[in-house]
Amino acid sequence: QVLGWGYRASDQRRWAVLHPACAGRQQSPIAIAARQAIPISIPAMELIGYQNPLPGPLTITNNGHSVALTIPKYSSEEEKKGFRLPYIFGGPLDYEYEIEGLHFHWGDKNNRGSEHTLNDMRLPLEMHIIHRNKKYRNLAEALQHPDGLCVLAFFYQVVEFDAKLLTPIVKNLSAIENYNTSMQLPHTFSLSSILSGLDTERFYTYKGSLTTPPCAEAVTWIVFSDYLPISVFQMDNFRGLLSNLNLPLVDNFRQLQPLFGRRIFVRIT
Ligand code: B30
Ligand code: ZN
Repeated sequence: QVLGWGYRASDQRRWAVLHPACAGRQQSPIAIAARQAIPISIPAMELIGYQNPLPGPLTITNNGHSVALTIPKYSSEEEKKGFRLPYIFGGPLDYEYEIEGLHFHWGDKNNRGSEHTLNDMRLPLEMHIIHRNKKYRNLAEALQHPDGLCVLAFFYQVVEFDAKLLTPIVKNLSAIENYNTSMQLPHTFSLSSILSGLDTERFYTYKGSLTTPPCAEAVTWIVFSDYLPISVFQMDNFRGLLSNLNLPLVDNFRQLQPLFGRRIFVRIT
């Protein structure tokens, strides 16, 4: 297998052979339940620059295990003119974290697909927006540190009508049906346009890992409890993608990981 790892249960059990961190004690995803979360008084998340158009051209890639959006970095000339990538702080964070990219995890059926579960529910789609602690120069360096990354996780629920938030991405998925294909999106968009209407005041937070190899325990997770809408038609565009084995790219979520005494917090609103 080109990729080196897969999502079948038998494959997931072998991740740690090549990636020892995958057998660690702070792994993700986890089951999140309102009953067991510890209420804490922390600031809301500040999502800075989310309303600005992302720098272009944006690229979407079918990497065989997900579809990922790659965001170009601003040149030093653009930085001199004041352009900055979106970044976040607040919540439990002690530092500012700059956007690195985003991707999705989804299921073959509407009753599965998300990586985290919320009150024992699996949602059909979960989006991860990855941010790197600005004190680290790149992703590789950030992965070496427990405060290296902050991933914002968003759940989707299937609705019947007018779920158009993900249109800029979803309507181009047919062009990257095959594994290892990319395309440049014809239009850029803002992150707030794909999060429109979401209540960002309510979230869970805990310390965990990348949910794929190398499973680095470098992630502060922010999991929003409000759902974003997606239509069945849009879900079918994800389900039409092909994996590296020319099979439908579906059910690309990791099994739930043990807590090992970790605490999950919920923001008091
Ligand atoms: S997640 O949000 O926990 N699912 C990475 C970032 C976030 C998550 C998982 C993985 C990551 O940075 N992985 C290493 C880089 N990848 C590139 C990529 O994101 O596409 C290299 C790779 O694994 O071959 Cu897949
Ligand atoms: Zn992910």
